[in-house]
Amino acid sequence: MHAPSPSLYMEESFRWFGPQDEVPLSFIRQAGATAVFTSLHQIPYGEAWPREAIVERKEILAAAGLRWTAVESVPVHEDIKTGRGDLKRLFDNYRTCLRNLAAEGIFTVIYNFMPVLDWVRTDTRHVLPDGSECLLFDPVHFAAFEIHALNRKGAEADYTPQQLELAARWWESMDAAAKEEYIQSIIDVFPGTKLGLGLDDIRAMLAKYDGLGDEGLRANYDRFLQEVVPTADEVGVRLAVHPDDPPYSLLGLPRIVSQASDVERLLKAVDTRANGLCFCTGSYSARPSNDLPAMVKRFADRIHAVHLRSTQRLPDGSFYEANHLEGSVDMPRVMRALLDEQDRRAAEGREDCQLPFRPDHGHTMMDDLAKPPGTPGYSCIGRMRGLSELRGVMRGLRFAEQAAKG
Ligand code: DNO
Repeated sequence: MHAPSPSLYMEESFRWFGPQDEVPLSFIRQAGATAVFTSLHQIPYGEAWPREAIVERKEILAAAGLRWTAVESVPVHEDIKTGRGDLKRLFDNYRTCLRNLAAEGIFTVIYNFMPVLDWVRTDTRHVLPDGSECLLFDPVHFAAFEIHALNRKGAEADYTPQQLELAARWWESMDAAAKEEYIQSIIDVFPGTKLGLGLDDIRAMLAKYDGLGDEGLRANYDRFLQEVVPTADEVGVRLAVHPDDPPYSLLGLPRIVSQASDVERLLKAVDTRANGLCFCTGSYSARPSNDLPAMVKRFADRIHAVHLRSTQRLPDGSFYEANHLEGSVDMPRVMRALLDEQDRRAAEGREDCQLPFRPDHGHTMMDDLAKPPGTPGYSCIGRMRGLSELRGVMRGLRFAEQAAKG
């Protein structure tokens, strides 16, 4: 039996936050990845990316023997989400980014449409029985943040009396320094950058969503798609929306990329392949009604990038990030569906048949536990463990296929 050809596999990638990333590219290479997902985090949200800056990043990667396979992300400015301000300039800049990236041969662009905050966890150092640390979201602790720190009007209505009581008790148990550290861990975890936001900034950002609601946010999203997808189409870029994380409303804000019906709707809003998905199993899995293998099958043709990780949901509504092959995600079935999609594209002779994936987040473990805390979820060894396990599943599926053929 011959080993399956490497092109049958998905492209093994790692996220890299740029030259300031605590994980050097040489480690990523040694983990076995051949590509990275990265972004020009030094450029403020809403600005156009100069072609020279793209070239510079590409060259750094090439010198390390790695390919820039997906941009994660070209962030969407808050004004686009709220539908205020100089939108023409922001759309022009976004289109310029897409054109400049395409001119440099980079065709997969991830973004998200999460209002105010990017992903949210309430504990970035939750200790598991094996001594490693993972990220966790606990609605009670989040309630403490929005009720006792942010003082969001009406927040109490989103929680049960028991949750409110637990939240108050937990908040009182912390001293001022612990409270401050906790607040910062929620409001300043934008990928690859420190925006230096304080509670008043968050209040001001939230106020801009007053009265917008789901339909208002959807209308602004549709407008964004109508403005940028035609350019993506023209230059060969595949846009890939990352889901809301967690995939439900927080801070009383609308959330519109959380479940299959949202995806169905957004894909139809501009019904062309360039309007696609970054399929993040970790984010979608925190919502019990999301059937991940079924979603991959249903939206396969529009998946352009993949994040693979799992979550363990707990009875009290919390969830933590489980090992990549544990928790609530049926990873072998998800992988099978993704490989089937690759085969389908290959049979059509398509150029984009190889899907890039990265192990999304990993536990902090082993030597990384002794290092100063870096970007939550992005230490090296845990992600390498994830990548290795995912690679094993992927190869196992292909070997089994070959064996079945005899
Ligand atoms: C979290 C990430 C997200 C993701 C962005 C995409 O670790 O998966 O921050 O990069 O939401 O725009």
